[in-house]
Amino acid sequence: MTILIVSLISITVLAQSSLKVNFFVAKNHTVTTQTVRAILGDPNDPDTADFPYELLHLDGDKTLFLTHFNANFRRIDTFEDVDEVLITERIPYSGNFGKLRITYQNGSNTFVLWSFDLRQLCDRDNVCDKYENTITCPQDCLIANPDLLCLPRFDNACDPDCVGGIDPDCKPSPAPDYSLIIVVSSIIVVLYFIITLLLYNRRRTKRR
Ligand SMILES: [Ca+2]
Ligand SMILES: [Ca+2]
Ligand SMILES: [Ca+2]
Repeated sequence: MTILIVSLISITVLAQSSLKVNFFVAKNHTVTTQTVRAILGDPNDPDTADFPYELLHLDGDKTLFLTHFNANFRRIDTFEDVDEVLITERIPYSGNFGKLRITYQNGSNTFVLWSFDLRQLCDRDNVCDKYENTITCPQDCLIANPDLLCLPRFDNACDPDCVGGIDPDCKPSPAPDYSLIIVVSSIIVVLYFIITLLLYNRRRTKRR
């Protein structure tokens, strides 16, 4: 039954997730990865504009997703030229298979600038790091361990990445019982006065 519930939760999370791909594009057309991580939320619609760059999700020879993007090396606020720009794309996430690829079209030539093996989203080494989180790698990233992703749902585990009690499994620590502290303190004070009074009376009696 527990396995069934965990499986249903995993399927639901997968259905609500997308892959956030952050990368730098330099003026000389080199591309470097900033991060690739699954997140909650829908992917962006593919852009069909006539831009020179393409981001693809390939499974062998099959193209599962394709979007176009541009890299503008002039800042729109200061109009200064920069050497590289950070690009973010949200694409569909369907599992840790296939490759992401970025290509650049120059006339009739297509250059492959970057490739990312999606198996990196889970290496099953019992350590949650790099590009992994609970969505892509539940084997390494247990709900109770931090993975920079908040999954606020009933799953019998408090996700430490969720703040403000939005994970219903994260119960606030009970407040100390001040009434008990006050009663015990009062009893100690009363006993102190009684003992002091008894000792005082005893000394007076002896003197007589
Ligand atoms: Ca791992
Ligand atoms: Ca988490
Ligand atoms: Ca939870």
